[in-house]
Amino acid sequence: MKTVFSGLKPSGDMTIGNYLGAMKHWPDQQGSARTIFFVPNAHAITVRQDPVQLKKRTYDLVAWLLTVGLDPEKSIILVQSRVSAHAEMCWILDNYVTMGELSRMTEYKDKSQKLGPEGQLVGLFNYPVLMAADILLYSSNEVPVGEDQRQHIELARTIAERFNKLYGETFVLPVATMPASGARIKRLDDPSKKMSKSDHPDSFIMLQEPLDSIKAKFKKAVTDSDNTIKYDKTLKPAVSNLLEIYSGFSEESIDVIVDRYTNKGYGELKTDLGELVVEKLSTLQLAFNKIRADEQNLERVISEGSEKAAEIANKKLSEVKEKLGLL
Ligand code: AQP
Repeated sequence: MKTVFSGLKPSGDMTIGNYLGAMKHWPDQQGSARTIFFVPNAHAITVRQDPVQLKKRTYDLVAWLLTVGLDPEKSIILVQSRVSAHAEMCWILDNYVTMGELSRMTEYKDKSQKLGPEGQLVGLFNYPVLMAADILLYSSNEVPVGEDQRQHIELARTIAERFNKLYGETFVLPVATMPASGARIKRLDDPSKKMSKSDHPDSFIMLQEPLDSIKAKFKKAVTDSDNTIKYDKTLKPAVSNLLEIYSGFSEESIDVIVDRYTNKGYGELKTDLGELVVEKLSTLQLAFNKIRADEQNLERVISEGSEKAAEIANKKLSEVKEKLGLL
Protein backbone atom coordinates (compact mmCIF):
# COMPACT_ATOMS: atom_id res chain seq x y z
CA MET A 1 0.00 0.00 0.00
CA LYS A 2 1.40 3.41 -0.91
CA THR A 3 1.99 6.09 1.73
CA VAL A 4 0.53 9.56 1.25
CA PHE A 5 1.98 12.27 3.48
CA SER A 6 1.26 15.99 3.79
CA GLY A 7 0.97 18.83 6.28
CA LEU A 8 -0.08 22.40 6.95
CA LYS A 9 1.89 24.79 9.11
CA PRO A 10 0.18 26.70 11.89
CA SER A 11 1.82 30.01 10.94
CA GLY A 12 -1.48 31.84 10.68
CA ASP A 13 -5.17 31.07 10.48
CA MET A 14 -6.00 28.73 7.61
CA THR A 15 -7.08 30.42 4.38
CA ILE A 16 -9.31 29.22 1.58
CA GLY A 17 -6.03 28.71 -0.35
CA ASN A 18 -4.87 26.12 2.19
CA TYR A 19 -8.31 24.54 2.02
CA LEU A 20 -8.79 24.40 -1.76
CA GLY A 21 -5.14 23.55 -2.51
CA ALA A 22 -4.55 21.03 0.25
CA MET A 23 -6.85 20.05 3.10
CA LYS A 24 -10.04 19.55 1.10
CA HIS A 25 -8.46 16.80 -1.01
CA TRP A 26 -6.81 14.84 1.78
CA PRO A 27 -9.71 12.64 2.95
CA ASP A 28 -10.13 11.26 -0.61
CA GLN A 29 -7.15 8.97 -0.14
CA GLN A 30 -8.16 7.49 3.21
CA GLY A 31 -8.64 3.76 3.02
CA SER A 32 -6.82 3.26 -0.28
CA ALA A 33 -3.41 4.37 1.05
CA ARG A 34 -1.55 4.70 4.33
CA THR A 35 -2.36 8.36 5.00
CA ILE A 36 -0.28 10.49 7.36
CA PHE A 37 -1.02 14.17 7.97
CA PHE A 38 1.00 16.40 10.23
CA VAL A 39 1.10 19.84 11.75
CA PRO A 40 4.60 21.18 11.04
CA ASN A 41 4.77 23.51 14.03
CA ALA A 42 8.60 23.39 14.01
CA HIS A 43 8.44 24.83 10.49
CA ALA A 44 6.22 27.63 11.77
CA ILE A 45 8.94 29.00 14.06
CA THR A 46 11.17 29.90 11.09
CA VAL A 47 9.12 33.10 11.33
CA ARG A 48 8.51 34.66 14.79
CA GLN A 49 5.33 33.33 16.37
CA ASP A 50 3.43 34.34 19.48
CA PRO A 51 3.65 31.15 21.62
CA VAL A 52 0.05 31.43 22.84
CA GLN A 53 -1.21 31.82 19.27
CA LEU A 54 1.00 29.00 17.99
CA LYS A 55 -0.45 26.59 20.54
CA LYS A 56 -3.99 27.71 19.79
CA ARG A 57 -3.47 27.42 16.03
CA THR A 58 -2.03 23.91 16.40
CA TYR A 59 -5.26 22.78 18.07
CA ASP A 60 -7.27 24.77 15.49
CA LEU A 61 -5.49 23.00 12.70
CA VAL A 62 -6.08 19.53 14.11
CA ALA A 63 -9.74 20.50 14.53
CA TRP A 64 -9.84 21.58 10.86
CA LEU A 65 -8.34 18.28 9.77
CA LEU A 66 -11.12 16.45 11.59
CA THR A 67 -13.72 18.90 10.23
CA VAL A 68 -12.80 18.22 6.60
CA GLY A 69 -13.14 14.50 7.18
CA LEU A 70 -9.84 13.02 8.32
CA ASP A 71 -10.53 10.10 10.61
CA PRO A 72 -7.88 9.24 13.25
CA GLU A 73 -8.85 5.58 12.85
CA LYS A 74 -7.92 5.71 9.16
CA SER A 75 -5.16 8.33 9.07
CA ILE A 76 -2.25 9.11 11.36
CA ILE A 77 -2.49 12.72 12.55
CA LEU A 78 0.63 14.01 14.29
CA VAL A 79 2.21 17.18 15.55
CA GLN A 80 5.83 17.56 14.44
CA SER A 81 7.25 18.74 17.79
CA ARG A 82 5.97 15.53 19.44
CA VAL A 83 8.19 13.33 17.23
CA SER A 84 11.82 14.25 17.83
CA ALA A 85 13.03 12.02 14.97
CA HIS A 86 12.14 14.88 12.57
CA ALA A 87 14.77 17.20 14.07
CA GLU A 88 17.37 14.42 14.32
CA MET A 89 16.84 13.35 10.72
CA CYS A 90 17.07 16.97 9.59
CA TRP A 91 20.57 17.27 11.07
CA ILE A 92 21.67 14.09 9.33
CA LEU A 93 20.25 15.17 5.96
CA ASP A 94 21.90 18.59 6.32
CA ASN A 95 25.07 16.73 5.41
CA TYR A 96 23.66 15.60 2.08
CA VAL A 97 22.55 18.94 0.64
CA THR A 98 24.51 22.00 -0.40
CA MET A 99 24.09 25.69 0.41
CA GLY A 100 23.79 26.28 -3.35
CA GLU A 101 20.80 23.95 -3.59
CA LEU A 102 19.07 25.61 -0.65
CA SER A 103 19.81 29.12 -2.02
CA ARG A 104 17.90 28.24 -5.18
CA MET A 105 14.64 27.50 -3.35
CA THR A 106 12.07 30.02 -4.62
CA GLU A 107 10.15 30.15 -1.35
CA TYR A 108 13.35 30.98 0.56
CA LYS A 109 14.23 33.71 -1.93
CA ASP A 110 10.73 35.24 -1.68
CA LYS A 111 10.44 35.03 2.09
CA SER A 112 13.99 36.11 2.94
CA GLN A 113 13.50 39.20 0.78
CA LYS A 114 10.07 39.97 2.15
CA LEU A 115 11.13 39.58 5.80
CA GLY A 116 14.35 41.63 5.73
CA PRO A 117 16.72 40.92 8.68
CA GLU A 118 14.38 38.27 10.15
CA GLY A 119 14.46 36.49 6.81
CA GLN A 120 18.16 35.73 7.30
CA LEU A 121 17.60 33.07 9.98
CA VAL A 122 19.30 29.73 9.37
CA GLY A 123 16.01 27.95 10.15
CA LEU A 124 14.29 29.58 7.18
CA PHE A 125 17.21 28.66 4.92
CA ASN A 126 17.21 25.10 6.22
CA TYR A 127 13.43 24.67 6.08
CA PRO A 128 13.46 22.41 2.97
CA VAL A 129 15.81 19.96 4.70
CA LEU A 130 13.47 19.61 7.67
CA MET A 131 10.72 19.09 5.12
CA ALA A 132 12.77 16.36 3.42
CA ALA A 133 13.23 14.71 6.83
CA ASP A 134 9.46 14.86 7.47
CA ILE A 135 8.73 13.16 4.16
CA LEU A 136 11.53 10.58 4.10
CA LEU A 137 10.99 9.37 7.67
CA TYR A 138 7.63 7.88 6.66
CA SER A 139 8.73 6.34 3.33
CA SER A 140 6.20 8.61 1.64
CA ASN A 141 5.40 7.74 -1.98
CA GLU A 142 3.15 10.71 -2.65
CA VAL A 143 3.11 14.18 -1.17
CA PRO A 144 -0.01 16.12 -2.15
CA VAL A 145 0.90 19.81 -2.22
CA GLY A 146 0.06 23.06 -3.92
CA GLU A 147 2.21 24.21 -6.83
CA ASP A 148 4.48 26.32 -4.59
CA GLN A 149 5.81 23.28 -2.74
CA ARG A 150 6.81 21.21 -5.77
CA GLN A 151 10.41 22.42 -5.68
CA HIS A 152 10.80 21.31 -2.05
CA ILE A 153 9.58 17.80 -2.86
CA GLU A 154 12.05 17.61 -5.73
CA LEU A 155 14.83 18.53 -3.34
CA ALA A 156 13.71 15.82 -0.90
CA ARG A 157 13.93 13.39 -3.80
CA THR A 158 17.42 14.58 -4.72
CA ILE A 159 18.59 14.15 -1.12
CA ALA A 160 17.06 10.67 -0.94
CA GLU A 161 18.69 9.61 -4.22
CA ARG A 162 22.05 10.92 -3.07
CA PHE A 163 21.83 9.06 0.24
CA ASN A 164 20.66 5.82 -1.43
CA LYS A 165 23.56 5.95 -3.85
CA LEU A 166 26.06 6.24 -1.02
CA TYR A 167 24.58 3.76 1.46
CA GLY A 168 22.21 1.52 -0.52
CA GLU A 169 18.39 1.59 -0.72
CA THR A 170 17.25 3.49 2.37
CA PHE A 171 14.68 6.08 1.37
CA VAL A 172 11.62 5.86 -0.84
CA LEU A 173 11.73 8.56 -3.55
CA PRO A 174 8.73 10.84 -3.02
CA VAL A 175 6.60 12.34 -5.77
CA ALA A 176 4.67 15.61 -5.48
CA THR A 177 1.02 15.32 -6.48
CA MET A 178 -1.13 18.33 -7.33
CA PRO A 179 -4.89 18.65 -6.91
CA ALA A 180 -6.84 18.79 -10.18
CA SER A 181 -8.03 22.25 -9.16
CA GLY A 182 -7.04 24.87 -6.58
CA ALA A 183 -3.29 24.18 -6.69
CA ARG A 184 -2.49 27.86 -6.60
CA ILE A 185 -5.13 30.26 -5.29
CA LYS A 186 -3.97 33.87 -5.60
CA ARG A 187 -4.30 36.91 -3.36
CA LEU A 188 -7.59 38.80 -3.70
CA ASP A 189 -5.76 42.13 -3.83
CA ASP A 190 -2.94 40.98 -6.13
CA PRO A 191 -3.55 37.98 -8.40
CA SER A 192 0.11 37.77 -9.33
CA LYS A 193 0.93 36.39 -5.85
CA LYS A 194 -0.08 33.25 -3.97
CA MET A 195 -2.68 33.66 -1.22
CA SER A 196 -0.76 33.16 2.04
CA LYS A 197 -2.03 33.03 5.58
CA SER A 198 0.81 35.24 6.87
CA ASP A 199 0.02 38.11 4.44
CA HIS A 200 -2.21 41.16 4.82
CA PRO A 201 -5.84 40.29 5.82
CA ASP A 202 -7.25 42.01 2.68
CA SER A 203 -5.38 39.48 0.57
CA PHE A 204 -7.07 36.35 1.91
CA ILE A 205 -10.21 34.78 3.32
CA MET A 206 -9.71 32.70 6.43
CA LEU A 207 -11.67 29.54 7.03
CA GLN A 208 -12.70 31.20 10.29
CA GLU A 209 -13.48 34.50 8.55
CA PRO A 210 -16.53 36.25 10.08
CA LEU A 211 -19.31 35.63 7.57
CA ASP A 212 -20.14 39.32 7.05
CA SER A 213 -16.61 40.16 5.97
CA ILE A 214 -16.49 37.42 3.29
CA LYS A 215 -18.84 39.21 0.88
CA ALA A 216 -17.13 42.54 1.50
CA LYS A 217 -13.71 41.04 0.74
CA PHE A 218 -14.90 39.52 -2.55
CA LYS A 219 -16.55 42.83 -3.48
CA LYS A 220 -13.22 44.58 -2.92
CA ALA A 221 -11.22 41.92 -4.82
CA VAL A 222 -9.30 43.37 -7.77
CA THR A 223 -10.49 42.47 -11.27
CA ASP A 224 -8.99 42.73 -14.77
CA SER A 225 -9.41 45.57 -17.24
CA ASP A 226 -12.40 44.62 -19.42
CA ASN A 227 -15.66 43.33 -17.97
CA THR A 228 -15.83 39.92 -19.73
CA ILE A 229 -15.77 36.73 -17.68
CA LYS A 230 -13.25 34.39 -19.22
CA TYR A 231 -10.73 31.89 -17.84
CA ASP A 232 -7.31 32.98 -19.00
CA LYS A 233 -4.58 32.91 -16.38
CA THR A 234 -2.21 35.10 -18.39
CA LEU A 235 -4.54 37.77 -19.74
CA LYS A 236 -7.14 37.69 -16.96
CA PRO A 237 -5.39 36.52 -13.79
CA ALA A 238 -7.81 38.15 -11.34
CA VAL A 239 -11.05 36.80 -12.77
CA SER A 240 -9.42 33.41 -13.41
CA ASN A 241 -8.55 33.27 -9.73
CA LEU A 242 -12.16 34.07 -8.74
CA LEU A 243 -13.36 31.34 -11.11
CA GLU A 244 -10.99 28.82 -9.50
CA ILE A 245 -12.29 29.70 -6.05
CA TYR A 246 -15.86 29.41 -7.35
CA SER A 247 -15.13 26.01 -8.87
CA GLY A 248 -13.40 24.78 -5.70
CA PHE A 249 -16.41 25.58 -3.55
CA SER A 250 -19.19 24.68 -6.00
CA GLU A 251 -17.49 21.51 -7.35
CA GLU A 252 -18.52 22.63 -10.86
CA SER A 253 -16.08 22.82 -13.75
CA ILE A 254 -14.76 26.24 -14.68
CA ASP A 255 -16.33 25.91 -18.17
CA VAL A 256 -19.79 25.45 -16.67
CA ILE A 257 -19.33 28.56 -14.52
CA VAL A 258 -17.98 30.65 -17.41
CA ASP A 259 -20.99 29.64 -19.53
CA ARG A 260 -23.35 30.76 -16.78
CA TYR A 261 -21.74 34.20 -16.67
CA THR A 262 -21.73 34.91 -20.42
CA ASN A 263 -22.99 38.48 -20.84
CA LYS A 264 -22.77 39.12 -17.11
CA GLY A 265 -20.24 41.38 -15.40
CA TYR A 266 -17.64 41.10 -12.65
CA GLY A 267 -20.01 42.62 -10.06
CA GLU A 268 -22.48 39.77 -10.39
CA LEU A 269 -19.77 37.11 -10.28
CA LYS A 270 -18.25 38.63 -7.14
CA THR A 271 -21.62 38.90 -5.37
CA ASP A 272 -22.55 35.30 -6.20
CA LEU A 273 -19.12 34.04 -5.21
CA GLY A 274 -19.40 35.84 -1.86
CA GLU A 275 -22.75 34.16 -1.24
CA LEU A 276 -21.47 30.73 -2.24
CA VAL A 277 -18.43 30.96 0.04
CA VAL A 278 -20.56 32.22 2.94
CA GLU A 279 -22.87 29.23 2.51
CA LYS A 280 -20.02 26.69 2.38
CA LEU A 281 -17.92 28.24 5.14
CA SER A 282 -20.86 28.68 7.50
CA THR A 283 -21.47 24.92 7.38
CA LEU A 284 -17.78 24.17 7.86
CA GLN A 285 -17.46 26.70 10.69
CA LEU A 286 -20.39 25.15 12.58
CA ALA A 287 -18.78 21.71 12.41
CA PHE A 288 -15.36 23.16 13.30
CA ASN A 289 -16.67 25.02 16.37
CA LYS A 290 -18.14 21.82 17.76
CA ILE A 291 -14.93 19.83 17.28
CA ARG A 292 -12.69 22.68 18.49
CA ALA A 293 -14.68 23.01 21.74
CA ASP A 294 -13.44 19.60 22.94
CA GLU A 295 -9.74 20.28 23.43
CA GLN A 296 -9.33 17.11 25.49
CA ASN A 297 -10.36 15.06 22.48
CA LEU A 298 -7.97 17.01 20.23
CA GLU A 299 -5.14 16.34 22.70
CA ARG A 300 -6.00 12.62 22.62
CA VAL A 301 -5.96 12.59 18.80
CA ILE A 302 -2.56 14.33 18.80
CA SER A 303 -1.00 12.06 21.47
CA GLU A 304 -2.21 8.82 19.91
CA GLY A 305 -1.34 9.90 16.37
CA SER A 306 2.09 11.19 17.33
CA GLU A 307 2.84 7.96 19.19
CA LYS A 308 1.97 5.86 16.12
CA ALA A 309 4.05 8.19 13.95
CA ALA A 310 7.05 8.05 16.30
CA GLU A 311 7.12 4.27 15.98
CA ILE A 312 7.47 4.51 12.18
CA ALA A 313 9.86 7.47 12.25
CA ASN A 314 12.18 6.02 14.90
CA LYS A 315 12.55 2.81 12.90
CA LYS A 316 13.70 4.76 9.83
CA LEU A 317 16.00 6.92 11.96
CA SER A 318 17.64 3.82 13.49
CA GLU A 319 18.18 2.35 10.02
CA VAL A 320 19.89 5.54 8.88
CA LYS A 321 22.03 5.82 12.03
CA GLU A 322 23.12 2.21 11.61
CA LYS A 323 24.18 2.88 8.02
CA LEU A 324 26.18 5.93 9.07
CA GLY A 325 27.88 4.24 12.02
CA LEU A 326 26.17 6.50 14.52
CA LEU A 327 25.88 4.50 17.76
N1 AQP B 1 -2.74 29.90 -2.10
C1 AQP B 1 -2.66 28.58 -2.11
N2 AQP B 1 -3.25 27.88 -3.10
C2 AQP B 1 -3.18 26.53 -3.12
N3 AQP B 1 -2.53 25.81 -2.20
C3 AQP B 1 -1.93 26.48 -1.20
N4 AQP B 1 -1.22 26.07 -0.14
C4 AQP B 1 -0.83 27.13 0.58
N5 AQP B 1 -1.28 28.26 0.03
C5 AQP B 1 -1.97 27.89 -1.10
C6 AQP B 1 -0.92 24.68 0.13
O1 AQP B 1 -1.23 24.42 1.48
C7 AQP B 1 -0.34 23.42 1.96
C8 AQP B 1 0.25 23.78 3.27
O2 AQP B 1 0.93 24.93 3.22
P1 AQP B 1 1.68 25.43 4.52
O3 AQP B 1 0.74 26.06 5.43
O4 AQP B 1 2.48 24.35 5.14
O5 AQP B 1 2.71 26.42 3.91
P2 AQP B 1 2.59 27.48 2.81
O6 AQP B 1 2.49 26.87 1.47
O7 AQP B 1 3.76 28.39 3.03
O8 AQP B 1 1.23 28.20 3.14
P3 AQP B 1 0.98 29.72 3.35
O9 AQP B 1 -0.48 29.91 3.58
O10 AQP B 1 1.61 30.49 2.25
O11 AQP B 1 1.71 29.98 4.72
P4 AQP B 1 2.75 31.08 5.12
O12 AQP B 1 2.10 32.40 4.82
O13 AQP B 1 3.00 30.90 6.57
O14 AQP B 1 3.99 30.82 4.32
C9 AQP B 1 0.72 23.20 0.89
O15 AQP B 1 0.39 22.03 0.19
C10 AQP B 1 0.57 24.41 0.03
O16 AQP B 1 0.98 24.17 -1.29
